[in-house]
Amino acid sequence: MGDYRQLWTDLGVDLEKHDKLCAVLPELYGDTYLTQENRPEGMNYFNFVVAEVHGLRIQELDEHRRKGGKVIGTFCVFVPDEVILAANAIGVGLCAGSQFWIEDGEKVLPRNMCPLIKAFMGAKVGGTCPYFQSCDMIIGETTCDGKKKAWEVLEDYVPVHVMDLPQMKRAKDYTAWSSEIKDVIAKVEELTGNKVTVDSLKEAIRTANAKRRALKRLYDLRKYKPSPISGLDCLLISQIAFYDDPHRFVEKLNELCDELDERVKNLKDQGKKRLMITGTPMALPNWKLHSIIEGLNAQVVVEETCTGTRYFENEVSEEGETIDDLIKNLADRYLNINCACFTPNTGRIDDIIKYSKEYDVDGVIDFNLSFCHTYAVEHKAVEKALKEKDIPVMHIETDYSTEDAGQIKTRVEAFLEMI
Ligand code: BJ8
Repeated sequence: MGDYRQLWTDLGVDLEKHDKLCAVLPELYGDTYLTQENRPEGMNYFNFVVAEVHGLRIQELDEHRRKGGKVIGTFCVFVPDEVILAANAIGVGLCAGSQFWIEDGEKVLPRNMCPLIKAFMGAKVGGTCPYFQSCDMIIGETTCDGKKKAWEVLEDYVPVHVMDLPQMKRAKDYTAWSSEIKDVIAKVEELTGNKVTVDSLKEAIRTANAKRRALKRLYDLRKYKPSPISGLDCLLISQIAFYDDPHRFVEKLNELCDELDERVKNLKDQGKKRLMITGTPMALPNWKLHSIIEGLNAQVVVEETCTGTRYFENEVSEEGETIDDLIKNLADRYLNINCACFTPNTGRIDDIIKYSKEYDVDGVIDFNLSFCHTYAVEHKAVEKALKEKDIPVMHIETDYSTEDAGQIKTRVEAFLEMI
């Protein structure tokens, strides 16, 4: 990585602490990713993105801001990227997946809460995430109680706009969500000084749909037996999708898929078990579960998570003549995401069953970040539905620490023997 210390200093990054973070990542990445055998050539771009994770992309954000552009941080796949793009702002998904940030997070939040929330808060409080430091505004949402209350703390550090997400899917909830999208458009227009027009919003919808389509293409390739790419690599690609330049990302991902199209012609089944992961998201650099699974005789072939199918399934319709038409299209697509914060949330169970057939999985791991109650409660329903279809399932509740890695490995091993 080049020398970005001046840039980090200008952003108010705590350099000393940040150095410690930068020292951990290359080793973790090397051990987890670069030791994989027979990786596609096209992964070189994604290796480069990780090598430059706090460098080149931060510089791009900085250049954008120097020209008067704005950067907006988000934490949830319900926040419509299209609105940010249409106002010529850059959106970055900030969900933090490292144990490194937990200690600082616990300075302002209770210890017994979801690691994802503690980590993003710690990244801001400690001033160790240059992405966070580059944000002119954060768009939060009322998905879970932890996040909802965390915005109140975060507001002391950075401007936050909160979208009130309905948690049922009745006609009036779609109306309410449309009105939230209208409000966020007004907020983003105010921040950027740019009007969101029918044309700019349509263009943004096209950009976001192209990203969804490229991710879908990658996931479709994983349906081959064996999958021509590891679950670890796919998880990384999904994580990078949240903050990379969308046009470049689509181009590079499609190049990788072209290569995989060739690969699938010469595949030899090595008898690895095919697993689905469902549950809570895995933010960068949370590779813990995938790395344990793929270190055994198994392959993760699909993730029904927000760093998986929930991020890209269903496109936004580009049809419509007015802003209101397009807002309705956005509301229709986004409110259809099946997050456990909804009640009822039977759509998620339907998705899990559908994907387990489509990807021909041997078993499902329901992955739960500790203290995420909505997903933990929903586990019983997931388990029941899968058992009825004779699909083996196990529940793993964990955080970002590595202390339980050995125990999880033993449990996954036993699960693989059983299926
Ligand atoms: S759409 S899963 S990204 S809310 S922060 S709910 S893990 S306790 S992230 Fe999420 Fe949007 Fe839903 Fe997806 Fe649980 Fe933690 Fe809350 Fe979390």
